[in-house]
Amino acid sequence: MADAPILVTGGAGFIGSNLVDALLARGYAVRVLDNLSTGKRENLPQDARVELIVGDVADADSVRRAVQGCRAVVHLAAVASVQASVDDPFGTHQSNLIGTLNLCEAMRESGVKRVLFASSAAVYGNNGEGHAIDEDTPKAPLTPYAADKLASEHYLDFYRRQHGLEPVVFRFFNIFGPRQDPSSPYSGVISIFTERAQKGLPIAVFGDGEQTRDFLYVADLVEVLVQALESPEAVEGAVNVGLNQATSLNQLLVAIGDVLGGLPKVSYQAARPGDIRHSRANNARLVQRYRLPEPPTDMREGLAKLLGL
Ligand code: NAD
Ligand code: UD2
Repeated sequence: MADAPILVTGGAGFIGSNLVDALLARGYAVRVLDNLSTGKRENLPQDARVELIVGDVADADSVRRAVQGCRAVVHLAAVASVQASVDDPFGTHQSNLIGTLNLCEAMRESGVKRVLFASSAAVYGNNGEGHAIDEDTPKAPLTPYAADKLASEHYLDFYRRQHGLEPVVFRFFNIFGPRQDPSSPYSGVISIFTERAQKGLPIAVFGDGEQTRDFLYVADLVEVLVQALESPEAVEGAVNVGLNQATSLNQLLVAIGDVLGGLPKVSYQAARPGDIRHSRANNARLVQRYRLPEPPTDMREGLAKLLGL
């Protein structure tokens, strides 16, 4: 098993490709299963230790082939756009839930135990708003995306109890960094603002800009994922991934302006219907079980890296 690869589903995407870089740096071989729907080949380095399987997690045979001979799995493949799930619940369900179930079955068959799963703060809906949201906050999945994430958590827990899988469930809050795709209006706000600022294009803030998010730089997230792969035990129970820090969009814009030495025109428009006002992670469980980089990457430092400065 010494050279057995780690399978990263969705490894050609934003978070996945940053994880692949970190795994290679630590000497692991990596296998990527990705249908290249939002991910890109160019996100992956030219390295003999990286094997890319272009395939769909909704296809059981592709998943079986990808899982065979792996040491562990990081399951990131999903249609990450909430709006896409609202527009096409059935289509996105194939990736976001059936994909997880295919993976569980393939792991059971081949005896691979450890799997990290990318769940989302979306499982809480509007509950806990205005507080640091802890993992026991009642769940309120308001969209097909959130429902599939929460259901995936439950399936993974079933396979843990019934078949001895070792799932580690992470609920990501707002992750940012290089290779986050800014091309959709529903892409991560930092990817949109930085791209537009760099090109000198006007920036639209939906609402008064005083809404807050808990932004975490992708390299810090990846550190945690690597620890979860390497730790001898998979501790039960989902783990929020955030810094327990609130940054408003207005503060974010000041930071982008500082890093770039100026900002294009910013206009304030109607708030998005249903937009969450404040989202912040209670990360006590995270810091108890894992080491975040100390100190975590500062917003301006993360922005500078993202902007290639
Ligand atoms: P991304 O779109 O860059 O990555 C998703 C990857 O999965 C892409 O490479 C895509 O091509 C691939 N993919 C999609 N459907 C697939 C399928 N059916 N079969 C195979 N591959 C498929 O998005 P990301 O931000 O890197 O998200 C990674 C994971 O983290 C997702 O599960 C997402 O839901 C979750 N997440 C991300 C954030 C965030 O802030 N970025 C927050 C919460 C949860
Ligand atoms: C994030 C996730 C989403 C889901 C949700 C759960 C991303 C990209 N989205 O949504 O998948 O998990 O959390 O709570 O990670 N905004 C603007 N202008 C723009 C774009 C966005 O003002 O051009 C605002 C937007 O209205 C919101 C804030 O920026 O108030 C953050 O938006 P986002 O889409 O980056 O993330 P969020 O938290 O709404």
